[in-house]
Amino acid sequence: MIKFTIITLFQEAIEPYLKSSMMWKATEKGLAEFDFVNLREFGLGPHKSVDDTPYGGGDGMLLRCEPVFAAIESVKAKDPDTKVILPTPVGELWTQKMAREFAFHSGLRPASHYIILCPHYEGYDERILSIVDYKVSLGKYVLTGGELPALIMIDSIVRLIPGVLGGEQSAEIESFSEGDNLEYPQYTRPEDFRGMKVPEVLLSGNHGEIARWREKHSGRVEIK
Ligand code: 6GU
Repeated sequence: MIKFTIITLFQEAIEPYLKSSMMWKATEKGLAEFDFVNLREFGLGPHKSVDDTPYGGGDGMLLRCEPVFAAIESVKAKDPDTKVILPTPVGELWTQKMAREFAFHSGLRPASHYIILCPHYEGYDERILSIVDYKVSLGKYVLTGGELPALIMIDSIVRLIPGVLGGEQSAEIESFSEGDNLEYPQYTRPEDFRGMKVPEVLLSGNHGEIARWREKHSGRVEIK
């Protein structure tokens, strides 16, 4: 069982994905659990403020320390053994290897619990890093917040947990699963769609020739 507690101001932006398809199935099977903490509840003053202007001047608002620490501490009070992930464009680039490590780690223990702190606005007070275990970037572009990165990390971890993808060999032999991947063109019915025909060899029933055809037409996609 792997658990994610997502600290965000925008639960409604994240939740539908986790209630759909494979993430939902993982929940139903008891293999994954998703929980939310509304950062606003830990906001300061009558307006439940969570951000403020930067010392030294400059544009934009920064996430303040107090609400963030209070939110994380509220989760850790119930489960001290959690790690905090911060999605940030200046983090370590997220890779399949990291997804595997998070998924594998969860298999070694009765429960793994990760807090994902979704920043918003133009940034965060640097002192927030003192309570963070992993800084992760999803790529070389800038997003408005940590919600999409949180979903991408969760999806790429949860699909690797045994039992999530169901009966077939699934995650491990599928394309984009491990190291040097083989991805060959695939077809299903109909045999002829608007003049575009399925290669003859795939209809032949000759497994040796099919294997050779697939090898020849596979693109190698390196995912370390
Ligand atoms: Cl993790 N956050 C934001 N805001 N932008 C990003 C990112 C994360 N990864 C790539 N761009």
